[in-house]
Amino acid sequence: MMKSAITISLVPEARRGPFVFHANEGKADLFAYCKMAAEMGFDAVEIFPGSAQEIPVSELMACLSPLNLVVAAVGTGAGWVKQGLHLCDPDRTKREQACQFISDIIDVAGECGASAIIGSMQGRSSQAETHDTALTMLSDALGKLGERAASHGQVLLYEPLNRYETDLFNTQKQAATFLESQKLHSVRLLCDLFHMNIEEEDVAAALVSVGKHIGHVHWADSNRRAVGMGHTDPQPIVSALQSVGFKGFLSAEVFPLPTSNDAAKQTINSLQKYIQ
Ligand code: LER
Ligand code: MN
Repeated sequence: MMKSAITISLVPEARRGPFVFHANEGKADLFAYCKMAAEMGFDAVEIFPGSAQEIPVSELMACLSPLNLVVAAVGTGAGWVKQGLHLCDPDRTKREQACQFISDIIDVAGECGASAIIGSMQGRSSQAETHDTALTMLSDALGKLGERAASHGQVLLYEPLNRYETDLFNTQKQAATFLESQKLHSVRLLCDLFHMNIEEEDVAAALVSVGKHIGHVHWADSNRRAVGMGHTDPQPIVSALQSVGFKGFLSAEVFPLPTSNDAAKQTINSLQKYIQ
């Protein structure tokens, strides 16, 4: 059975970003949102920290365990949002810093029993390098970081983004073909329904076509609000995920609209309706 998750950002610079809860007041704030997520019926939280150091691993695990909550995944996008780092930077030093930033998050995510996500940190090809060079950089980084994730018994999640956020891979099929051709066996796809709504011909068919590569899903409506607040029909999507045997997390990476509470409640209602 698929599991439910909800996003919590710890990054003040991302306060306008697509996260349901924004815990900008430190650890107590994070733990309060975890408690709220458990009370609402979520199975897991997905955390977006400013850096690896911002995840208080042992205290977080002590908070989650009595709540029967787990960490679904940890985002790495703050390396881009706060420091302008990405994996295709033509400057080797900056690329290495991006890799290190992600590697540190893979380690803390691993300690929490979770995977790390590469979304915004993939970057895009710039005027300084060709598209092929950027893809080589991406492949090298996913190879190294995938091995790091595997050393924790985890996969690494790679997320195709829509055309306004990257020019590397915009569709699931392109990305899955790349993972196969580059033999990136420790990397799985993060299928974000918001990006897919923009880029895919048919969201459900795209999911079926990459079936075994799916590692995680961002459960969002067409307008990046909670599922049910836009015009996506979730039924064929859920049927597609069931047909390929996906048993991972459907995680709400959506705007806190009209309020965090409303987005969270709408999300858990949609998940209970479709996956239970
Ligand atoms: C990250 O999961 C994502 O979807 C990007 O659009 C950054 O917000
Ligand atoms: Mn996403």
